Amino acid sequence: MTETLRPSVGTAVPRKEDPQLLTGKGRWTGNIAPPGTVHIAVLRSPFASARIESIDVSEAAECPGVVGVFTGEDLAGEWSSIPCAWPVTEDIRIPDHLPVAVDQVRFAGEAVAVVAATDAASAQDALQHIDIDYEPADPTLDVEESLAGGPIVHDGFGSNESYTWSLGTGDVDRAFADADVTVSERYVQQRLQPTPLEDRAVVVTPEPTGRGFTLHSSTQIPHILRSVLAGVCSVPEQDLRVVAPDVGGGFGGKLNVYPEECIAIALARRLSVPVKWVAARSEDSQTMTHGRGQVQYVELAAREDGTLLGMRVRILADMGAYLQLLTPGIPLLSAFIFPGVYSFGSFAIECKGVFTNKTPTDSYRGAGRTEGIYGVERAMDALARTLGMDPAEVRRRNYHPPFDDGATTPAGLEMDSGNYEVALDKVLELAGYERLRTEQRRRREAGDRVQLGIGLCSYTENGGLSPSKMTAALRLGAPGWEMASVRMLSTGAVQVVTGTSPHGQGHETTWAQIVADGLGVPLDSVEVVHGDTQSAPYGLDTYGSRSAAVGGTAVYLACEKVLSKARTLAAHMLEAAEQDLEFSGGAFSVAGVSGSSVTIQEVAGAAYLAADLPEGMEPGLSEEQFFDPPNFTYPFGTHVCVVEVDTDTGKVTIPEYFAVDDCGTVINPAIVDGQMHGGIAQGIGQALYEDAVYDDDGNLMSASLADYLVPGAPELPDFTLDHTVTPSPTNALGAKGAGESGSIASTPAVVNAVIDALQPFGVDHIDMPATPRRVWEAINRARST
Ligand code: MCN
Repeated sequence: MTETLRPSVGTAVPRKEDPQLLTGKGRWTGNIAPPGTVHIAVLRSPFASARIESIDVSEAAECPGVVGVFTGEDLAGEWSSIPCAWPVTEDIRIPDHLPVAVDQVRFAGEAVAVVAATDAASAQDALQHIDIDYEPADPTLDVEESLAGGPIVHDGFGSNESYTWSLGTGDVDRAFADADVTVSERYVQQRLQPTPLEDRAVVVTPEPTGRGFTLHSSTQIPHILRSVLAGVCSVPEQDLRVVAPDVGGGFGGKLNVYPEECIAIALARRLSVPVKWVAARSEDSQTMTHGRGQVQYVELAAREDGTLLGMRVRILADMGAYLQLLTPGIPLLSAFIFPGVYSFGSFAIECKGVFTNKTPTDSYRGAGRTEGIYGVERAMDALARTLGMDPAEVRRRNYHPPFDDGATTPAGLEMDSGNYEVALDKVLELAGYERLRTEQRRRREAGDRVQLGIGLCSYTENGGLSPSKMTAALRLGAPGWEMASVRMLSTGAVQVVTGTSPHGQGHETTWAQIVADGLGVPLDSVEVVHGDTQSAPYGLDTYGSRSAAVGGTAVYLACEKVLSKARTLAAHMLEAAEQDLEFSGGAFSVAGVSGSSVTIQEVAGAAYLAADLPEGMEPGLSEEQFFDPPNFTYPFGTHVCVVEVDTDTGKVTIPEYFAVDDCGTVINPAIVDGQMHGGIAQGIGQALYEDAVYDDDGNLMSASLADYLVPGAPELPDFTLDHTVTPSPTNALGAKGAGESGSIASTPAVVNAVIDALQPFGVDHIDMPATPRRVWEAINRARST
């Protein structure tokens, strides 16, 4: 064992999970193939809206290797509707969502039949021999047209509105009446396709005893998946073990319950053999829930000096054809965060969830909060332009003053801690803001072909979805606690079982750091077990930047319990009073008495030997902890993006990018920086490159990576990152979320920078992604008016 640095928390220790992943020893669902596995392929609707008149599977059933062909009707008795866990209003319309369509399809890609075969290629080949007679209808593809009377997606509902939800504080009409200036903007959040490296995959194996199943899935949420699938497929929850082995990214796309998981359970039950499905990239693009998908109408009212008086917002949210796990709740996350980091008197927002004949939308990194912060931060720049103020100054003027134990936002949220101006000043200094503005002036005066743009975004976000009382009040059908158990083994090694389910975030490292400090043990002696409902019967998995603040705190508190018991036993072993013991470097000693010490590993040995325990003490050294935090955490910061825009071609490049973020106490700076890098790259992707494009018939035209551009290293600059540290009072670690900040802050910073670069042409708006063509057209439109 290697002794590592102490304290471990706060140091950039290398990721414990990397050697296994980098040497090809990862355990991926797609590599799991129990003997006798049957492979399935799914036939998908080529129409966005159509009636299924008839299905003939007879030819497919005769194809080589085919074990069975199943339609929605064949399987109807195997399941109930896939539920939506966030019915945001009492009168929300939630359509039935069967894993395989029966008589109507509502988006291109919806499952209509399944082939099971002895190998994946045979299953795929047989799909071509299924004969379906469709009666196609005109689809509804655009939220504004959908509400204005587009073809109805779900006949029984009579309109395409799923729900209307609103929130208001203060007298917003008065604020607009009293305002010196107002801005009124319309922003479109295009749909995005989550693109984890590993496509979705599922393997369901019937237990040899004949009772129950083990389901391996490339999922972010093994625990939630188990509960929901148990209900949908009528399997007693205790008879369903869900394992998420190594998972190659999710970004919110794997925070869901998918038809293929239900199909695999149904067929494993029918055929009594292991059943496996692995998505093709294009299938995932079509069927993994899309992110974003909003049209936002944003109005600000302000005084002449830039002081905000009020904000009015309307969101039309594209739900797609069905409500998945959290679909209707995502716009609410936007609504609550829409006022951003600013303090002002009145706020009114209305969200409408709207059905379209497209892939359902749901969580995508920064879910809801990226959209909200984008809206407010674009509008703040519009206000700065209207007033002729510097964008940094208009932000500074309106920041909520510093607070370290609670402050209420215009949306009525109680935030934990924040100090926005410090982060702004630090990033402006880091970026050399004056230097950048000077260079910008020089290029403008010289009429250079390549203009410079500087874009800012100040953000906060509610990370760490919790506490349970609050999620219940929001009608979200999932609590917000997390659990951990910390077992010190008789050997002195430590096993941590966590309810979080990392899929790239590095919990094996960061939880081990918390334990190394908490118990004074070497980092290498800590093993972190996750992603298996058999090891951790309860857990709430990983999403919403909750794991450090909630799951990490559960680990920390479990260590405290272990240490407390160890202290009692150590006192007994040293024949000393507990209050006379000191604990340092992994050993207990009696204060002021030299040579009297016992290591925690020796204490663990004695705890299991149990030959001489204090009166009433149970053997062993293992503790479990549930932690339900009192609030969300509110990370914050300011990003500065520098762009160069070639005004002849419209091409945008990002030569420099600066960020100062505050996620409270940092457990591992290298991991946090990595999270920032990935998040910023994703935000740049939305701002400049990524777009889920549909044709007029509702076919997804961007289903392959040849058509959907995810930025890679060549498109990205070196990021210059720094931090401020404002601990969260909501948890013992003082940690706030770090996993989504990059994607929340970067999108508006980039778009604001592009518009800033185009000021010499009078361009005030550009839709995302700001492709060369869009930028070029905006310049030419402005030139010709
Ligand atoms: N961390 C830290 N100090 C803090 C906060 C966090 O060292 N103050 C560390 C944590 O211990 C953890 C990592 O940073 O190792 C991220 O922690 P946290 O912010 O709690 O976020 P989660 O672990 O809950 O991850 C969820 C978040 C989300 S919502 C998306 S989407 C996302 C993301 O993380 N998807 C990812 N990061 C991703 N990274 C990868 N590689 N792949 C994805 O799919």
